[in-house]
Amino acid sequence: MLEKELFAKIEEYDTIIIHRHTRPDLDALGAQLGLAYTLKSAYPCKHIYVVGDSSLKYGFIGKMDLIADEVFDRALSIICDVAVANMVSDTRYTRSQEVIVVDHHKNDCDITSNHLCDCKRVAVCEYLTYLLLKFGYTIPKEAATCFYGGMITDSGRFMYGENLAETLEIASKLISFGADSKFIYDHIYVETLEERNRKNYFSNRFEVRNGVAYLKNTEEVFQKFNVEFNDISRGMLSVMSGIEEIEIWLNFTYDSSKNAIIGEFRSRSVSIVDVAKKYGGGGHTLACGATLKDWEEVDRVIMDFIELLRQVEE
Ligand SMILES: [Mn+2]
Repeated sequence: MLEKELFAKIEEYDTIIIHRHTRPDLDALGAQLGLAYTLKSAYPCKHIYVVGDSSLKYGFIGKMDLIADEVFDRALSIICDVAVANMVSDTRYTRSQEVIVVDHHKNDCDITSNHLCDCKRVAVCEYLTYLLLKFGYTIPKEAATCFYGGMITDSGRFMYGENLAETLEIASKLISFGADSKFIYDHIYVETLEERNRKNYFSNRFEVRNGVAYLKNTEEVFQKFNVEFNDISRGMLSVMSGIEEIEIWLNFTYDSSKNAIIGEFRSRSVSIVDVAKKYGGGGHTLACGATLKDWEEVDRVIMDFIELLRQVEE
């Protein structure tokens, strides 16, 4: 769909419900809340809601709304930061009159043909900020903070991104709109002693083979630590990053809700997204993932990454 059609639809509907992927990160929540704050200030008479599962880690950014099923019946649902149906939080979007997806991942969309995607954007928060400014919206301070939070985290503190000049330009605009960067940093850089000790536990457990590091987290880790899935699956990637000898790092975590293993893959410079796609996953060039059925498949993924690195280094 065309970018301007998103805003024609926003104008048209009195009820707009904003979704994003399950187990949200700060880009997903920031996009959802930032868009909601902006639309609420532009259209004080419209009913704007944010829905989905909550996050302990990123809950500081804002709360979700609890709404009845009937609210969807005459609504426009906008889904941010995801384009695949099985990852959308609050599946009641299927009741909505129309659905629009706004994303920045390199995935085909299986939800709707109303798909806006710019995979050159480091964060969907960057893309939404760009779109809102292009179409003349004013971004309020609280929305700017939400969008800025998504940009900081999805860009790896402004380290990744195919178009850093544009990324920084948009981030700069958000700061000028009053984004509270200290509020975000105070939440993402300060951890409890318990969290630090947990990281130390995983730091001592990862294995390294031929430049590829990996952690295999079975169900037992959730008995040992009382944490959310993403605290391990996403949260423990960092114990393997920033190490000279490690080019690619992989975190495999058993997900009891799916009876499957979620693989999170990261790379310093070698493109790894094709391996993710081979196993039915996807994402970005240097940051992607896939859902795997058992530990044998996990071992095949590890071998593929070792082989990929071997070929690149030849
Ligand atoms: Mn994102």
